[in-house]
Amino acid sequence: MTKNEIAEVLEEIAVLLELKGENPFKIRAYNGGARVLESLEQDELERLIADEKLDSIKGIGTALAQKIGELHTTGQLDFFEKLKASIAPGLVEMLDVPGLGAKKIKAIHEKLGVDMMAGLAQACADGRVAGLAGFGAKSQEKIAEGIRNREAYGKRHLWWKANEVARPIVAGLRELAEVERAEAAGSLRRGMETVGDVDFIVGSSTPGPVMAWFCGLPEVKEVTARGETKSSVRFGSGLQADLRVVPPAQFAFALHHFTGSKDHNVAMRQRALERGQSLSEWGLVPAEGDGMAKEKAERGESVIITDEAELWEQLGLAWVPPALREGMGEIEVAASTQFPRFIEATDLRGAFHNHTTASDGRNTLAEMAAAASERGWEYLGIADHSKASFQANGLDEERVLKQVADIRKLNAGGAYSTHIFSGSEVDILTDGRLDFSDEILAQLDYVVASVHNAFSQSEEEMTQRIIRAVENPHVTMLGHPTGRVLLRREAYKVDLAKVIDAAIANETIIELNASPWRLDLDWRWWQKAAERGLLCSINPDAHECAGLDHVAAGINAARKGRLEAHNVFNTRALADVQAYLGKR
Ligand code: DGT
Ligand code: CA
Ligand code: CA
Ligand code: ZN
Repeated sequence: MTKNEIAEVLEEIAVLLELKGENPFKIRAYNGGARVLESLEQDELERLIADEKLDSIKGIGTALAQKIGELHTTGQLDFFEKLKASIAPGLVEMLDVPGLGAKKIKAIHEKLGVDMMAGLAQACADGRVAGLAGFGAKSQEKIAEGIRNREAYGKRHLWWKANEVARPIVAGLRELAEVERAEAAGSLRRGMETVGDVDFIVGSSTPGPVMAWFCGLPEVKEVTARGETKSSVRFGSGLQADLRVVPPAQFAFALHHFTGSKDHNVAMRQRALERGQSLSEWGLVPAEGDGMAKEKAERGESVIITDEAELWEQLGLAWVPPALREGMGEIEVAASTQFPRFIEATDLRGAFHNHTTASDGRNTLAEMAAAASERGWEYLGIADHSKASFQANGLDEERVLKQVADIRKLNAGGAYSTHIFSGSEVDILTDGRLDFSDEILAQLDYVVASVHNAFSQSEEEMTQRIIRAVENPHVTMLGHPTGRVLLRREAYKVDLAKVIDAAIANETIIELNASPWRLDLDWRWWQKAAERGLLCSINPDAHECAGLDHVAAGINAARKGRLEAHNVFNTRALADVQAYLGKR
């Protein structure tokens, strides 16, 4: 395990111990150990373990050192497994409800005897939670809402997580001797922010062994339907998937059909009909003549295509990337002579808004710089939290200026091919003032301004608050403009149209926060806003090195929003970015 993975396990242990009501010193030791690990470089940790010197580090005792060593070498920890098994799963599940931490769950468990989600919902409905010391009616309502949201959201899954499950399965399918073609279709292929289920399409003339392989995958927890050419399964996370096996000649048609969306398919069929053809998952056949589309295709009346792109040619259209197939006028765009080139991952030359161990990140400045260089990025913007975000260990004036100096030194040292920009993710205070004075902000290369508290303000207040920040000449960009956390927390109330107007008028960038949990500003706003002159920045909001890769989720959203490279700030070359920031 890497140091960050080990740190995560230690944090989980601390939470579980808190749920059990263990000694606070013990709990603090695990959290402290996680912090220490994060501040070490990976190779430093490996050296310390090899030399058996880990317990010589301040904050790591002998017992903790032994556990870290076990996790590092075996990837497992007996103590952790036993701890998990000793706690009711319902209590652990409650940790996912916003507003419920280990302390509160323990109180609910002890005082109300509740250890399942359904019991907790009932206790809220009866008003028993409000009666507990330290809770009250307001927090009871928040918990009840959290449980309701969980149920409503529970049916969908983050694109990022679904993709992590689907990618190796597609690769596995392609390895099978019987498989000619395999692809994941549906909302996953369209890069939707959340996915209902995954749709696998395979081209093969012998479906039997393909079905057997798929249904027998170790990650499959239940086979909910099994047929000759179609099966449905459920994975451990609750994610479901369909596999359809079609004859190789039908593959491209099926892939297009099951990529969808439904609305897109309707528009495509309409296009075909206008040209005297009938389009379906079976093929593209003459609209006139005997029988249904399927029968005609089976009689060999379909146009023959070997890949999806040819379907578009057949219909006299430019190929529309899956991300754009939402039935939002893409056929008209594809029929026009000028089909735009939408932004691609390779257009990005760097990324802003990233955290380090100085606030709530898991990797040091040097590690983040190294990770950005490995990715070939010309620049990396650091933006740790400001002091009002005390829960995220936000930096005060002194620490942020020290970081500016550290970054200057790091750039001057020339150890990394990536230039580092020093910034801050400065809190927008409740009245729209910023957490740092203009004098401090002026010493930074760039500033991301974000809302992190008082989410329940009225729409009017929140809109004024954000606009005031957007109007501040020191603010380079607005961070996660709605504060939503997908499948977990609704956006706060804000008049986005007004915020976008203000951003355009003040030449303030709005970020497309690329964290798979946020994707905020939502893709549905971007095309119109960009046409009116809004500049976008695809920001990973990385809290560790691996988080830099989240820009891929941002690219999906940007393509769905039909952004082109010139609409996105971090496609610019380093010198252009420096000139832009210098002018502000
Ligand atoms: P999801 O799974 O809810 O995130 O969304 P999708 O788009 O993956 O939808 P899904 O899994 O129900 O079906 C996959 C694709 O298959 C869908 O995007 C379009 C196509 N499809 C499914 N059912 C129908 C239908 O009744 N009519 C049409 N035109 N297409 C359909
Ligand atoms: Ca689907
Ligand atoms: Ca499906
Ligand atoms: Zn933030």
